[in-house]
Amino acid sequence: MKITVIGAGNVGATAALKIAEKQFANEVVLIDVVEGIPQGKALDMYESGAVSLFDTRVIGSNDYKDSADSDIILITAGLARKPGMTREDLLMKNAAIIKEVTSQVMKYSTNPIIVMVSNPVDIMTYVAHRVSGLPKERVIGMGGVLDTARYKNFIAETLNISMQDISALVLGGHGDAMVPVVNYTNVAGIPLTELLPLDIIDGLVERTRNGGIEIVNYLKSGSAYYAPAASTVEMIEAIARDRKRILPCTTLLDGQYGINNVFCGVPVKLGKNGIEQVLEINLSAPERSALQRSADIVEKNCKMLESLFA
Ligand code: LAC
Repeated sequence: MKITVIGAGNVGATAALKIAEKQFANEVVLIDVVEGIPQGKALDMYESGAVSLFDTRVIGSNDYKDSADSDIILITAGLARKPGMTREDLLMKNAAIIKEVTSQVMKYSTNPIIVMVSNPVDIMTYVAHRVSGLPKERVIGMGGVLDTARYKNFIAETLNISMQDISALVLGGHGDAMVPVVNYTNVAGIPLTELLPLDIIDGLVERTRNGGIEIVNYLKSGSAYYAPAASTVEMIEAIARDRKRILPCTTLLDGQYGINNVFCGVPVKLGKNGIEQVLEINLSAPERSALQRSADIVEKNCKMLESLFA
């Protein structure tokens, strides 16, 4: 198992280290355009193996050739959000970067699985899918796992219980229109609505929607990376170990939920073939229209990129 991480910034480097520590890959290659940074970070991580006790080879490089024959390629390259910037503001700049990165990695790996993290993630997943020509099962966006992690964290803190006992789901695009599904949220099987009044739940849902910007506002120059990296590695581990995990991920819908030809976050089964199944759950009418609204925003933004593919 060889995993390449494109982008040696905070998300890329944190994810690379977690992958190395978890030992489900033989080799992790960290690639970045900045000279010395991927080499230095990779060597530093590799040396930590003597203390953290892993033998995963970690290599840093500025050359896409070193990504050759990767099984999984994690793309984190691009600009991060600054205060006052929406994920969509990043659209044009990052789309051009993702187009270039995708065509470079596809020169050296024939049938990789691409996991996209760069924002706006649903749209960047579309760019990678379009440029790579890979089947839709092999181009997956990370959004829902992170949003669900934040939602669970806020619930656990409010109820003063373990995060481990919460099962929850956030659907839709990884943007302000995301759809935390309250009816599918439970604590050890107990519906959340039996444990918290609706106005409190509404507050947690709202905080989840703004979870990314809450961190951006603290950091000022940069966005979240610990929870994004942890969420990404959960997806990659499910694929690498063929775990068949059910996780909310961004995938190209073709009719499910009444949405056609748009990348959107929904529950999927993740295994060695990437997305092995899209699960369609019953949604209330307001949840369904919220999901549609979120997908419409993604679709509109994707259409703005036509000139990129001319
Ligand atoms: C977030 C950004 C990275 O949600 O999208 O934190």
